[in-house]
Amino acid sequence: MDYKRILTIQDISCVGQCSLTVALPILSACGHETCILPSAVLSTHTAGFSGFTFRDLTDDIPSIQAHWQKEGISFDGIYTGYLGSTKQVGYVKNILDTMGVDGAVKVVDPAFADNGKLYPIFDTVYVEAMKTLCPSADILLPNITEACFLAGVEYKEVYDENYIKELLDSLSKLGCSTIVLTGVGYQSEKTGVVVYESGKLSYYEHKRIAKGCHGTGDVYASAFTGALLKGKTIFEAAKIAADYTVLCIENTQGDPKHWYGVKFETALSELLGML
Ligand code: PXL
Repeated sequence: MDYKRILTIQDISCVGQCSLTVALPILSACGHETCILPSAVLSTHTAGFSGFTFRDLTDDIPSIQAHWQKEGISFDGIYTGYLGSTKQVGYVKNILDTMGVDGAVKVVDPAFADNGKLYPIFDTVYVEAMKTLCPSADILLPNITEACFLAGVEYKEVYDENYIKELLDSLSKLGCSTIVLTGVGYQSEKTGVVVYESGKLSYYEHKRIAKGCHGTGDVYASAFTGALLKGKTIFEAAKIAADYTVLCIENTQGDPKHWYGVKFETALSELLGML
């Protein structure tokens, strides 16, 4: 695969190693031209910092898109993450539907919840809006919490393979039949990722590092998208992203002051070695 142009739409958390400050360097390191559309600008992410600032950029999006259209700009891949408002979801759907080249790859990370709970700025109205993005996605990349909110399935901490299969069958009914479900562990010291392709499940299990880290969903989604656009299969990209995310967590584990994100930068050379 040659040089690809990717658009990624998510927030700028100025401090906190998530969203665009993770996606831009990872996708660039993978060798892709990376264009950005910031959904909002925050002083920090919202998980563990208090008093963060939040500037919603929803109203800038239509004129940015109109300018790109006037310039004849389109994208080989579009990858969306944390968005700024419910209204913005409609604008982002339009971008997914109209700004890709023929055959563009569209990856949607719902990025609105974890550990059974919605992130602070989101509510059930936002979840309803996010459901409308699913038919515009080629690949949906939720964690279990997001999958449950979207599919209307009860969230469980402990579950079996039947629960995961039923969750994915329900979720696919929203209009996206390829799903990469992260954070699926059937035994306490393991976690993994389930790849669902038109009803068929494959599982990549890897070690779970006890301490939960912030920003790992964005590291995962960025590495996944980067690998996929390099020509890897969905399962290969899911596995590479998982192995890279584990390395990033291992890099960070011994440093309790670094609680807000993972040191993904020093593992980039390993990611490139896997591509
Ligand atoms: O990593 C997901 C994410 C992205 N952006 C912001 C967040 C979070 C998770 O909490 O707060 C602003």
